[in-house]
Amino acid sequence: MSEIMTGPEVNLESWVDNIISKYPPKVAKKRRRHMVVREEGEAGCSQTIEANTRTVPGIISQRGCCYAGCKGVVIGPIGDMVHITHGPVGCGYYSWLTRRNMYKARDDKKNYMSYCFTTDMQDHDVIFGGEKKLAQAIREAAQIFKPAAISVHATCPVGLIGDDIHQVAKDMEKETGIPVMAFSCEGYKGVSQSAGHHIANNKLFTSAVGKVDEPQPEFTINILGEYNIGGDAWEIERVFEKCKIKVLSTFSGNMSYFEMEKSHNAKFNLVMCHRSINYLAEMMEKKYGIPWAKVNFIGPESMAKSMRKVAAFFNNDELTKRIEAVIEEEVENAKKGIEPYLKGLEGKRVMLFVGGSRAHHYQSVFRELGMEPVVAGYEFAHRDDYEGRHVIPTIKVDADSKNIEELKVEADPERYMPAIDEEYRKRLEEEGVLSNYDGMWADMGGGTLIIDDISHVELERLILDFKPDLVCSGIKDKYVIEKFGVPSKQLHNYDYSGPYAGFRGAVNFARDIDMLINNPAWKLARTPWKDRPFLNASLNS
Ligand code: CFM
Repeated sequence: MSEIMTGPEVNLESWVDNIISKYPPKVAKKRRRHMVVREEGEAGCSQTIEANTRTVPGIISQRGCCYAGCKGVVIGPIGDMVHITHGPVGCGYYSWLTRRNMYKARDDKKNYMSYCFTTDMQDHDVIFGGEKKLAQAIREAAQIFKPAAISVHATCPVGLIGDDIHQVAKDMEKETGIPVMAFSCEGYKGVSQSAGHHIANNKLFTSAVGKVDEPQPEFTINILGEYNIGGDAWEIERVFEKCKIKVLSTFSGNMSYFEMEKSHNAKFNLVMCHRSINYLAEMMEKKYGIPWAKVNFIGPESMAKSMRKVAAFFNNDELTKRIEAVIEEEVENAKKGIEPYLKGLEGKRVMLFVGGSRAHHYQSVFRELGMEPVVAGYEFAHRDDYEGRHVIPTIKVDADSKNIEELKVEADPERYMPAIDEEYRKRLEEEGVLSNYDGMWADMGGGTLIIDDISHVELERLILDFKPDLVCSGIKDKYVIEKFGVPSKQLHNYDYSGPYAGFRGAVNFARDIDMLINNPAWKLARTPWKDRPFLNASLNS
């Protein structure tokens, strides 16, 4: 038991004990709770993991901050808005949007994706307050760019000195006539970027969604938690359009502010990244009666499964036929496209450590390529993203999670209009189609290892002991991994490639992974374990 199916025989339990034994006792106790060796069958279902708690100070984590989650992740991709970072420029790394979100300007030709806006606070502003500087920045942005709306994002110093960014936003909205949304997303607000997602969701829900009523065709959906990295959203939209389904808005990849204002007129919400946007999905359901379903657009099988959820929801024979015809055609094309790469990928073992959803989303496409995901983990996900939504009532609220506001939402007296009746809704819920997410480890099964908020030293040990064929991660560790002679694929920004979602995306993905793993350059990289013994050292106290 507890052995990764193929490759070197390493007992997972003893591997965990070993890595933990290297830490000081307090750290060891904490880190142990973030590592789970999945047991087979029933026993595996009752296992739990610790997640969304503070990272041990000093450990090299992959996590980002609350500001990164709000500005960088959820709000930044809205293309016709100007996003202003309020703070010293050194705190504003995500003023420069760096994860390859793409946006095409609408008829108004407004697209500010490549601009960076920051108030660049100086010592003087930190001491005497930065509100005037912020007001001036909003004024200038409004005059020069005339964006659809403006967002203001607080960095740590702003919270520490107490600038009232919400009052400034209100005043400037009045003065400029342009909507201004302020986000109190100071980096320290939560234990990771996850807090910033929640703050962003709350504000979008109260200040943008629901502003404009506009009747929509029968088959109209929103896609939530899809950020158009490398053009993913465009491929997904292409497929839905082919089925004659209208995608009204995509939060927030390739998103226009005006589409967001109308988004409550859609009939159905599809949730791609559960972690970053489940709050908005739930609030839209409570207020407007829009049901939601968890989907996965990565890999032909998952894409087809997600499309069938849409067919089940609308329950219309003609639409179902259309969806099935599109699936048949697209799956066949995708399979043809993937076929030439299968031989080079078969049996390769992969480890995935990404964010709060992709370490799960990419597992099925790897299996379709004949590869084996053996170890996985999220940076900042919550227990429900690992164990499934049924654990939500049992999640402990701590000082950090209390920090983030939970909005009280009620049904809108006039606009609460579910597209399906209650009985059918319940049936779909029982079938697991609606309001359900089983989490990562339902798919991983026994004999695998899950590590939450992995540290650099743990990752290095994994590489040395398990010798994987591929590690999926991000820029913070990509080159460390490759210096071990192991290829690394960035699953945050796709290493300058994409799209990877949908049917055509899967072919791109197969091509890129084959090119990466089977690149002759790896034969030239001297992997230390292959031709020389390790030097082991220890410190005697
Ligand atoms: Fe959701 Fe994302 Fe992710 Fe995320 Fe991210 Fe990202 Fe990610 Mo990088 S919203 S949780 S905070 S899918 S930026 S588009 S790739 S860590 S797994």
